[in-house]
Amino acid sequence: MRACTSMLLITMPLACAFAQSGPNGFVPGHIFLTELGTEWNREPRSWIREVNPTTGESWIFADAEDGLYGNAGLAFTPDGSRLRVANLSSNTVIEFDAAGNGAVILTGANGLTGPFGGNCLAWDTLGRFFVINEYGFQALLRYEYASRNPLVLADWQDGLRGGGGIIVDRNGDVLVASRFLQRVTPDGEVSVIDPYFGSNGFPFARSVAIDRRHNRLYVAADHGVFPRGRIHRYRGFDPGTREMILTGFRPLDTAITIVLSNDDAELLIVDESNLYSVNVETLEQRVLFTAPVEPEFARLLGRGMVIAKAPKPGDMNCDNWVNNFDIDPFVLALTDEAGYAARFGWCDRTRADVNRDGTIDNFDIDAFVAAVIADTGD
Ligand SMILES: [Ca+2]
Ligand SMILES: [Ca+2]
Repeated sequence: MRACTSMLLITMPLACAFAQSGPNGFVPGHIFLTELGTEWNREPRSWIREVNPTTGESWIFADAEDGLYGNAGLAFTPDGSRLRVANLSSNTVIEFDAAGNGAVILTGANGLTGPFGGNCLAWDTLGRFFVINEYGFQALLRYEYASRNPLVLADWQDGLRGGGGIIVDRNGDVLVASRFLQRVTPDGEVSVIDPYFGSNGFPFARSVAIDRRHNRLYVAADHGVFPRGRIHRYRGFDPGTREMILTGFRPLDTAITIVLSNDDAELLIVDESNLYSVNVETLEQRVLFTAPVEPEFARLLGRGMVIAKAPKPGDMNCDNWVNNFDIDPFVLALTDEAGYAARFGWCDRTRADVNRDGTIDNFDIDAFVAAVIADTGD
């Protein structure tokens, strides 16, 4: 389903067109939000909304007819061509193409026991997919690329406490905001970064974001008492530097979700009613989108958010950076198409056409070197 419900529809009926699309179909910069009806427990009212933050237009990208049921975290596949959503109530992960065609790719048969949390889905730079469960053994699951049989990387016996936000940092560790703020290494070793107890009652970490240089770590926390939703910032991973930078948000039950913009300049926050954008330097805050209120029920945000990224030419491992780690896959893409597909199949070989002339050949080498130098993300 892809019905236009833009607030601009009345005055600008032609403004809400569906013709926009990026190279992969999804429009870079557009924000996707989970949305639930207040009656969802009795009647499945679940949506994914697409927001154009520039114009304020928005429309429904998918709904219950597409299989959404109590949906939570959202994530794009590394190549940006597919959008995945976790459904707590139907215990599924569904994958959508840009046209809104969805397919169930994971179920309880694949280890799911209630996938849940703001940003409960993530990828690492080896094309491995992560999901965290709310129920059962509260496992953090890892799927090798193209596999549907997970490895239980960690669970409640290791200190995980149900669903929550997860992200993969540049070292390949998974940061988990599952009440505590924890780190899980690729070997499954769990350590606590910040236990999140002891101040202001019982704050629980619910969602986590980190900038690409690991200078600033952000956590959205639910403090249980008003003002419940608060944003904390750390310098690096040092729990001693935790400071509350923003407050006054309203988690949906326990869910409040944060992500950094693709250039790390804005922190996006979504609670049950509003999508906010915050300048990370000035902390100036503005509302990008407010959930509409229907006559018989309210629409509630907060459980999931993701931003569509523009594919970067030369980013041959699809981690959104163009750096030295792209050299080997670039050479492979240039010299051995099958070899590239075997090792980096989750990414997109056409990114090796760095000079954009339609072919992948030696004439792309200079442009690739220039792209590595130009992308200052080391
Ligand atoms: Ca890369
Ligand atoms: Ca080329």
